Amino acid sequence: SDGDGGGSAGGGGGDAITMGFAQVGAESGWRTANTKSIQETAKKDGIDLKFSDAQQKQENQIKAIRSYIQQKVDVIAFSPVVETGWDAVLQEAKRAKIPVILTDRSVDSKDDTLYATFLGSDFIEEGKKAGQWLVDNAADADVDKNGSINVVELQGTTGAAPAIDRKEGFADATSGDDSIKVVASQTGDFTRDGGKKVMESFLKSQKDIDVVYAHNDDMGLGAIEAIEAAGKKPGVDIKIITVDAVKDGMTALSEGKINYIVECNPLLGPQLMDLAKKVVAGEEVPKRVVTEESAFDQEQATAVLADRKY
Ligand code: GYE
Repeated sequence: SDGDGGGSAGGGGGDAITMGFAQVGAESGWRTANTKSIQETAKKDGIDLKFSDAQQKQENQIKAIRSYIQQKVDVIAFSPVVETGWDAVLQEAKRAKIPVILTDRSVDSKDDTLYATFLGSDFIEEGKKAGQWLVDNAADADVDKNGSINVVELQGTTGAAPAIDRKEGFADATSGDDSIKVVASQTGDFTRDGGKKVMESFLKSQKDIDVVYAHNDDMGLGAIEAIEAAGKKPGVDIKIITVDAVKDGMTALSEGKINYIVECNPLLGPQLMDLAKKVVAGEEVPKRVVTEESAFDQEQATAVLADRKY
């Protein structure tokens, strides 16, 4: 550490670890829970956290990372808003000998020496779980019983790992069932408002929608508003599948307005701080750490809702 005037919080006489964290934004319930987990764990572990919110803009994240390099933090962690375009700034961190931990989302780079480890979910697997549920519930999901299941897809932020991978996993899992067709697919930027607006336009342009597949709960919740405003019953007239399982999503699931949610765990703080301590101490860490998660139907959501922390 560069030692910013003593006052070490990390017992044993050593300086506290300073972490620069460049967050994506505050676009969703998932992100809010993720930020809280990181801030609370840093505090608990005596890690001096410098935190910035990039408002979903890559240029802001790059600026934040450059300022952390200048401040000579001990470790940089960030959740890359999109997959590509990181090599230059990551090379700057490498030259400054500051280790980088990717958290939640990964980068698409040929050079894996540019980061120490990546902690986060398997988004392709999440998309597959969503698609598999639809395959398993195809008869029920064909709401108008005309033999074709028309799906509209609300994609996450364009170019973001979870948007690319959740689309791919879903397409993969449903590819063997010819009755399932994605008839429209557009980004709602992972926000409630985005999901609502895109769903409004889908409801106008698509005559026969059986299913909404939203890449996160917030966009699904926005779609529910649009569906209700159009005089239809979400979860009944149009089935809804989402990803995340935050409290608002789980509430809608238990009320029957969503039909299935694939879990994506935002509580990455404890694992992130453990990895940071090891990386700063020069210990070896696995290059990839996958978080554990499950999925919920309406009954299961009702059972766990009261204990849901986020
Ligand atoms: O699913 C979504 C958020 O990167 C896993 O980002 C995260 C995603 C999450 O905006 O709600």
